[in-house]
Amino acid sequence: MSATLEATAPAAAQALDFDAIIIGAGMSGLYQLLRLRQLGLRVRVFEAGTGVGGTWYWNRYPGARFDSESYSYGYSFSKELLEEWSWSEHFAPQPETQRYLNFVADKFDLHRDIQFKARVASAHWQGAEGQEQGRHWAVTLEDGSRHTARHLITAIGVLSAPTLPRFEGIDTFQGQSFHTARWPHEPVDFRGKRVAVIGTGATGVQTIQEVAKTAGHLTVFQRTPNWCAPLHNRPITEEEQREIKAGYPEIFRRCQETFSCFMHTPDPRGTFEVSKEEREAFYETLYASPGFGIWVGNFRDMLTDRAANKEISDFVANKIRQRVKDPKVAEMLIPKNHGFGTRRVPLETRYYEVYNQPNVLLVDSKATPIERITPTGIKTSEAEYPFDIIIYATGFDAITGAFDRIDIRGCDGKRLKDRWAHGPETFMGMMVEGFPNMLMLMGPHTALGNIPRSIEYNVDWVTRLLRFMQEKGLTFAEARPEAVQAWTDHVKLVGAGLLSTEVDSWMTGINSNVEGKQTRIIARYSGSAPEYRAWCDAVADKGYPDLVLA
Ligand code: NA7
Repeated sequence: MSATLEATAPAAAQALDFDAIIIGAGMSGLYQLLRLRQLGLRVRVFEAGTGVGGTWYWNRYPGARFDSESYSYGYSFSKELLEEWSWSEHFAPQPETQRYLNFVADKFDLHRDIQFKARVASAHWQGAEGQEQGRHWAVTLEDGSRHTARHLITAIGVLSAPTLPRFEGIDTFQGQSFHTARWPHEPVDFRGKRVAVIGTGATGVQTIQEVAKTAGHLTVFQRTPNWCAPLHNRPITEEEQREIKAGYPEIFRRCQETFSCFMHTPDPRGTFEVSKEEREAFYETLYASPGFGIWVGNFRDMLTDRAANKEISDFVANKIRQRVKDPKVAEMLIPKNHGFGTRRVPLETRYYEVYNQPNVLLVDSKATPIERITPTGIKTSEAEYPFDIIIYATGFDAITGAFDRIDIRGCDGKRLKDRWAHGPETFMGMMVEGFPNMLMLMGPHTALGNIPRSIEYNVDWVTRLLRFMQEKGLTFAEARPEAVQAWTDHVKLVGAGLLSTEVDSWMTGINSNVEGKQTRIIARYSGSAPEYRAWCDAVADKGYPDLVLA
């Protein structure tokens, strides 16, 4: 489907409130604002929070920190910024990252174009023939105010729509309760308190290992164990700091070349091309090394070959058995329904040792499901547990969830949510047929991995398109249906054969707490980042033949 393409008078363009509206002031929204401002465009960012930072603004739960090396995570676009900012740890904690993003916003004077406490309720394409201003987006905030812009840029994050379980009685609890992604700005004191954590994903693991340090008693409700591996974080020494700053060009060059933009990349060897002893030694080295190496720097067939995957899974299972004293608890913590790395691997710091503490209890909430929340605690099929604090580390309606929450309507008035009812269809994860002038940063079907690297690439691609349109006097861009089909087919093709596509997780679009999200979909691009960039660069280099431009 294609919108009306009648020419728009320059006077009409002036009548629009903005050239571009960006939704979200996280890492992608901030950088996009800067780039569009440099093009001379009139831009407004609408941000639901009271400050910048997106993921790093909302996820202020205890223990939140990077699992990517700090110096590979920050923005790479400004030499001056790289010189001025010094990370204090190899894997920075959330407060530091939030400070960093505020530092960026101050340095580039970004605040003045950001409206805070401004949650977007709807965005409707206005393209009907004869309409006064034609070809623009009308954006309505939750406060009812309406704003128009030529371009709509979604910078709404991959993991930004938190979800609570649908437990009966959830509102009746009389103690304190929090979702990890809606943590209060004030500190929460766990000393002497009976604390529950529900959920053992990457967030739950970080929360549990931190809360266990001070809680009077901690009960962990685990439905599915995940394969966790050590983070090996430590402070950055002065000498390392100098090396990092001098080495930035090399760090970012490496991130450009690796499969998923991390400093780690798959080992070119197949698991069974090397001897058993060599494999064991390699796994030991990875387990003792910082960061995601054990997940994304492992043998190249680890996530495609079942026998290879079993080898590493058995290795990590034995590590868990060595670290957890009670063999029954150790077995509870070893995943049985999926292999190592087929879900996101939480990185941990003495996580497994937490279960050796006398004040920590692990409850299997698959065997004994939570039946309801009571005013005083949690009732499972087996027992009733009293709590002062309940922490929901229950995750997000990932990837498409943030889009579903906004009433986004394209040319034919159809909602994007309905358009994607059977899984997203996109052009390079950035555009959707029938939704002209809508550009998505980190939309479905983009390469995830070390996300800021993908963000910078996507922002630069969008900026290049808008510059091209500006230079040519174009006001309309829509992905052609055949281009959307080709990209969507490609995404499905590269996802096929991966063991991770056979497993329920947020990466395959599953969320047990959201109606309609019980069927696996291909939600992300799982090819390599260099291949992704090559595809997108080729489109731009050829002058955008895959787009209807007018
Ligand atoms: P995840 O990885 O989606 O984890 C959510 C956890 O919450 C997971 O252990 C779930 O168990 C559990 N959960 C969710 N709903 C329920 C109910 N109703 N009952 C019991 N347990 C439940 O989210 P995270 O926030 O940890 O991490 C998301 C990403 O953010 C992470 O991968 C990083 O990339 C950053 P389940 O596995 O579904 O059985």
